[in-house]
Amino acid sequence: MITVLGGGVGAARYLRGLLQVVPAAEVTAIINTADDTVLHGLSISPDIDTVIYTLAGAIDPDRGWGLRNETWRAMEALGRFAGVRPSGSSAAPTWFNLGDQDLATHFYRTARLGEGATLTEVTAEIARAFGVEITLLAMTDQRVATRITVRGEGEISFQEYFVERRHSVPVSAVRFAGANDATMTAAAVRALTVAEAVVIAPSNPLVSIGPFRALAGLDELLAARRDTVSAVSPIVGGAALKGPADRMMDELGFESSVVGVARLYAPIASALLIDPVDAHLADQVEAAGMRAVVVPSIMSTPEISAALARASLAAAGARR
Ligand code: FO1
Repeated sequence: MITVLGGGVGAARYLRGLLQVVPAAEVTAIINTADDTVLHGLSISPDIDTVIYTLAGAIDPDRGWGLRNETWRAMEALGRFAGVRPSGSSAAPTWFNLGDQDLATHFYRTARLGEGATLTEVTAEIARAFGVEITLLAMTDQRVATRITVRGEGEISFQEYFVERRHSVPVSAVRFAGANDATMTAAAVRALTVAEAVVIAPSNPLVSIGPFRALAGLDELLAARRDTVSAVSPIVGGAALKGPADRMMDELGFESSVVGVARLYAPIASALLIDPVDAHLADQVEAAGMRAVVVPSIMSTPEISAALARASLAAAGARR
């Protein structure tokens, strides 16, 4: 079994490549849940849904989130309430776009959680409904929430930062509320223990992988099997493949480069996959304590994605 840790788009695209190389029945992905939010009373798990929709071939390819051929009638209808909402009320927010079909996923998740199902159970059900065959696990079944401190403004939720502020405001701190009281699920611990190889997907090291590492035991678990853990750098040529990882690393005092990524991951992974544009930094990656594996990492074609997946498995010592 191969176990992958990651967040949204980076994990989804990496997994799509991995599935060209490894049968779905042998893949487990554990997904960040600290981006999760509640809006309109609905439980929304963006990273889990991005992975499910991508693997189902149902993702909107341009946005990278939500469903393709989506309609927005419910969002348009919400606009009616903007003029009557009392000041101080957060009812009927329209800054976070929920498509009509996407809403059905949130209705289902919210109803099942309300019936007492765990997020892990509901995630498996939603994956099955979309025909996704890998084992998909939530990072934890308890609530962990990424909180972002914006310079000059104070603390806001991850989605307020990412979507409402379009991740264009300066960040001075990040914390994972609830992480001290949360635990990895038993299924996640098992998947990380018995896997032949563990791969950290090209996700934001601070806000997609950071929440995993805030859970008790995760770093120790990976450190104990470090030789069979590889990571794919989400930073290529100093820039994030997607999202604000580069700026955020800079703002929080980490070098925004494969070297900065290597310094973060060295305690838990032995090899870092870096793109040829960063080959000149291989020595510095090694000095930071990780073996540098140079391989094209921008997953622009199925062939490149499959080759990246193969290289990440080989780097983690998997025989494929
Ligand atoms: N990202 C946006 O930039 N704008 C949106 O309105 C938005 C809505 C949305 C709805 C459901 C969903 O599953 C994801 C959504 N995303 C949206 C993406 C998402 O919030 C972020 O990409 C991730 O949280 C970062 O990994």
